[in-house]
Amino acid sequence: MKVRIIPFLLATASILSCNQQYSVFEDPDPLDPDKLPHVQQAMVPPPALPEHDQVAKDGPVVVEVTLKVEEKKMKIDPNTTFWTLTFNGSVPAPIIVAHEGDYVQVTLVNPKTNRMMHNLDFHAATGYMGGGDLTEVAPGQEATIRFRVTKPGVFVYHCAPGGAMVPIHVTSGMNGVIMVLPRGGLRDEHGKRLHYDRAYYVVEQDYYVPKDDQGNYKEYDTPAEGFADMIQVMRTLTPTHIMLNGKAGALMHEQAMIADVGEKVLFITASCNIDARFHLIGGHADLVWNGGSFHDRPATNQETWGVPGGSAVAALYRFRQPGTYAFVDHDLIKAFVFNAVGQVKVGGPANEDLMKQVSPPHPIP
Ligand SMILES: [Cu+2]
Repeated sequence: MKVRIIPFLLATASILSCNQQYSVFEDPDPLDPDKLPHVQQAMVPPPALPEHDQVAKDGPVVVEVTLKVEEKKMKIDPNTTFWTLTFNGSVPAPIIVAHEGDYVQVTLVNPKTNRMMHNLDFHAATGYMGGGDLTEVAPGQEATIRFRVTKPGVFVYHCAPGGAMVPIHVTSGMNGVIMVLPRGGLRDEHGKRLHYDRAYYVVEQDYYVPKDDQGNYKEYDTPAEGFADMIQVMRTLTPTHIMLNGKAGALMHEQAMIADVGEKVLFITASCNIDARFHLIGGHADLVWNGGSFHDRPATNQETWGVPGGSAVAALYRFRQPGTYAFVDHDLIKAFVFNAVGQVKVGGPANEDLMKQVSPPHPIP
């Protein structure tokens, strides 16, 4: 028995010491945002991330971003033209990056050419319906909120104008992610500093597009004209379209994500409404921050990681083999009957120790 006690005590001690690094985050001391540096963040379309430092260079800053509502018709697959509701014209909305303890100052602009009221609910923010109560802007209005990002991790944000308009706006495209990095950057499973070479942002989008009597997807003159029909489709809880990054093929072929052998790639995955389960065919997730919190120790060596609807999860993989990887929802019906599939094209030398074709297909002797 004695032999077993010492390793047990050592293991307990190491768990306790590591857990201290991953403790619940306390609210930071209040600062005066007017006296802090203000940094404009230029938004970029998914799956890219805006330029950012992985480790904060200095103390907290005010990260300023502008989100402009665009209500626009988008061809989401060859047979479907749908009125998407977007922030900055993309589905999903662009990802915002800040560091824990920063302030994020968001201006929501709703040009008068739009037809509807919109707002913003940030899961990374605290109070006032995530900002939803303070950002309701009618066409021709804009509003600005500032919130402190106190919890490091990845979080969704979305439009939430109230009632059935909430799922209608979210499933019409009004959702995005904010990544709040720890000031010192990410940590691996041992609590050691971790640097990523690339990062991509992938969101599963469910759409509920009504059909006409002939079974064709209907087109409407205005977004609101389709809402009553959309609610009937929603009542089935069965999406008509499930896609990665808003459109069939948004992450395929020439639009595939790219990487090189040896690079550590951070994938920020999310789904604002339905549950998703991401899988990299031919690869893994070396690390997964389940639940999205960077204050938790990442899980290791995961094959598939779940993303409950209404959340984001970060996963990191170091590519070891070249080739084209499929990045899928491993509900394979969603991946291959619907369109919840993308690609990562990886360059570099093959590792025949990890896999080699011993005998190509040939007739059975
Ligand atoms: Cu909206």
